[in-house]
Parts: sequence; structure tokens; C-alpha cells
Amino acid sequence: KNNLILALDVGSEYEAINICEKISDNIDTIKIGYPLALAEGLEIIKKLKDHFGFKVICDFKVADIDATNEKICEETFKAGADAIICHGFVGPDSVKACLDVADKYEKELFLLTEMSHPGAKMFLQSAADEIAKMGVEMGIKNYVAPATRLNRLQDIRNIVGEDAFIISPGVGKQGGDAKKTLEISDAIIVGRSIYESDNPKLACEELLK
Ligand code: BMP
Repeated sequence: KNNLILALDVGSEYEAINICEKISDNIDTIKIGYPLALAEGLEIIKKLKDHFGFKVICDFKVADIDATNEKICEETFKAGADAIICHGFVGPDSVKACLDVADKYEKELFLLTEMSHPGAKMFLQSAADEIAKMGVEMGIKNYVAPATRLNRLQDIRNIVGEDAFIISPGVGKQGGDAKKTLEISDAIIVGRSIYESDNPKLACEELLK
């Protein structure tokens, strides 16, 4: 298992394939978000899985009422996603709807507790511990927590426990450090420091080192 996940936030299939060809020996899991999915449609999930054998985490930050969350997750797993990320601030009914669909497809759900950008300090941070506790109560095993604030990442780890699987964005461009993050987290999510690099393969190798 590789602890480096590529955030493939490029705007076209052409760019996506171009980057993936360079890094597919170093990476086995990619995260696709709205940039690529809106540009190319959900078919891009199966294309990249078939072409490169990746696991695909869909970062759609699902954050709606339960009935709508259920439909979003259905479409995403039907399209071949191995995991989906949902927001926790919407509360247990909405999160449960995502969890039920993930269980039905025997796929994974990641609960986003607190985001990595500075603006998260204004509203999201004050709810994050409660969001993580809710996740534990609901039996959720996978979490997304920030590499940019290691004290907060540690707080989330303390709440969800050593057996939970935490993935952390914010390494590189947002200022987070790979090594320090991985002392707390199970995997780092890195986007721009890889796909904007002149040598994406070398960027992956340096991060993995
Ligand atoms: P980058 O390494 O280019 O900063 O990319 C980080 C990726 O993780 C982006 O896809 C971003 O949308 C996502 N992300 C984040 O940066 N912080 C969060 O709290 C949650 C995210 O999903």
C-alpha cells in the first residue's frame, strides 16, 4: 500500500492521462474532484481505472440533505469510484445516507472533518472535533484531516483512534510537510506539487522518500 495519493485536479482527460503516464509506477490511488469530473464527466473514473489500475477516491465533498446525498453517492459508485468523500458538518442523517450507499456497493466512505485552508479556521474548525466524534459513533473508519495544522490533525487522530485511516491534504503548495504529516496520518494527498512539476515522477519519488 502506497501512502501518497495524487489529487488529479487537471482540466482535461488529455492532461490527466499525460500526468498519469508519468507517475503510474509511483502511485496506486488517485483523488478526482470537481475540476476533472465536471470537465470530462464521470466516465473519466473508469477510463483511468482501466488504463492505469488505480483506485479512485471521488472528492465530491458531498454536503446535502440525506435523500440527495444518497443519489450523489449512487451515481458516483455506479460510475466505478472506490471511495467517496463527504462533509461531516451536514450532520448524521446526511452522512448516514452516504455510508449506507458505500456499504451497499462494498466501497469506502471518507468523512471530512476539517479543511486544510486558512478559511477553515473561521467556521469549520470549531465543529471538527464533534464531527470526528460523530464519525466514531457512526462506525466510520476513514477520515480526511489537514496536513497544514498538525496539532489539529493530532486532535482528530486522538478522537478517531489508531485504527482509523486518515488521509491528509495540504502537503506542498499549502505548506504542509510530508514526513511530519505521515507521523500522524496514514496517507498524504498531493496535487499541484506533482502535476505542476516539470518532473512529476521525480516529485513523487521525493515525496515518497
Ligand atoms: P494541492 O496539493 O494542490 O494543494 O491539492 C490538495 C487537494 O486536496 C485538492 O484536490 C483539494 O481540493 C483537496 N483538499 C484540500 O486541499 N483540503 C481539504 O481540507 C480537503 C480537500 O479535499
